[in-house]
Amino acid sequence: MAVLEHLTSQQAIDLENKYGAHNYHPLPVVLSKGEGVYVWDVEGRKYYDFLSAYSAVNQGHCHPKIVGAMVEQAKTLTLTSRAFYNDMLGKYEKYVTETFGFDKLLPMNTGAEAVETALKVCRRWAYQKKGIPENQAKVIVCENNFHGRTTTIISFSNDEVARENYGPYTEGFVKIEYDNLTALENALKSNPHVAGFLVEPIQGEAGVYVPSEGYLKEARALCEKYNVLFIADEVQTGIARTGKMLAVDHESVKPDILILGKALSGGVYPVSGVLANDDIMEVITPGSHGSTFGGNPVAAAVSTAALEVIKEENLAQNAEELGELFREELNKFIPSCDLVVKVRGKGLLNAIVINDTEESSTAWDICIALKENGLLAKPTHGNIIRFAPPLVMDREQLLDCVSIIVKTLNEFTK
Ligand code: IF1
Repeated sequence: MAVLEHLTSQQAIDLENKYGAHNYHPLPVVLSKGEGVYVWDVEGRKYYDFLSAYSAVNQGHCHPKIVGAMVEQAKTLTLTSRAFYNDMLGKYEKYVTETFGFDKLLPMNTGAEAVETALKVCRRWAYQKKGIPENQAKVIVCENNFHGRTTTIISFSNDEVARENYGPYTEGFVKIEYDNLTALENALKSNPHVAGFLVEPIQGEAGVYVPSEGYLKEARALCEKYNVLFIADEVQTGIARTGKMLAVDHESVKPDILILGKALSGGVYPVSGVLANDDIMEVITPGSHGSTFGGNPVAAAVSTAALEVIKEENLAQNAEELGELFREELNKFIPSCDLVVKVRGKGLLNAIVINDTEESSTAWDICIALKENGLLAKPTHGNIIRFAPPLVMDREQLLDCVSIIVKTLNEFTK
């Protein structure tokens, strides 16, 4: 069978099951086209995409400006490695550092790589600048975190499915309860060699947990008080997803280290990065960190276009307004629906909590029913369904999606 021959959905699923590692359990839909807020399956059925590839496709599928930038650069120069300079990287680094207000960018490819990079920068800063004894540095992380899937990152995860049988685990992490400032201060007091505090401004995978108002600001102040780096993982919450360019902007918090990924490229190409000021980033010296594809010309072109789209199309404001509308509409409906406990979120990163146990298949079954009604979403853990459409959605489309969700929940029987 020629690999590019047209397949039915079942044929495509069978091929993946036979030849692909089973590291995912996808919803039974096979997508073959995406444009803006829509995706189509191989049989031509059209869906609203309410996941946006976990907030990587904030600018909408196949945005012409971003795809155009990729095509042009791909025809010119794709990869030099960092053994040589290229004419795209410096311009890109200037644009990104000015966009987010930092001195330096360390460009990488995936979110996990950027998180790992941030941890390395933080540890090296601790030894070389803070004077923590070698190999004694601790990084405080939050329970129910999700920062990626490398061995070090899953070492500080408490998701057994994501970490079991991957030991021995990387040491040097202290876990505290999320959204608990007392727990943070106690950890800072009782651990003499804390280098940093790594936190998601909203815990996405855990179920779109929005922390209390002021949590980020107070946590940042505690980090300053104890001379510890505040590291914001905005891989999922960044790039306008929560109604501001960054989720930390809601509290005017400036992290010491900022981690970006996903929609940094609009979902067109893997692009991630770590931003910090010179006094921190200068601990990285030639040969002390790198990546074959990190900072490649195509990534630079794609990410520049992706950020320009966010600004030109005012997508943060759109996410803010449509997010308010989404929660307002669902909060009108929820009192009449036993199936749903609540809706929560910020901007267009939202979730509904289903009135069933974590172990139940109800959230999954609702997502199957949503698919049949033309909307694609997926549960996070157990009984929570994340709703995260592309930020280019307009008011009419959002209300159409609300009516699909309401219709599906009204018709749903366990
Ligand atoms: C999967 C979750 C979301 C992230 C944050 C770093 C990364 C992610 C806050 C790593 C990645 C992705 C990974 C993907 C599914 C998705 C996910 F369900 F896994 F947890 F979004 F919530 N920081 N999240 O959310 O970035 O290396 O993937 O580029 O692994 O299943 P990555």
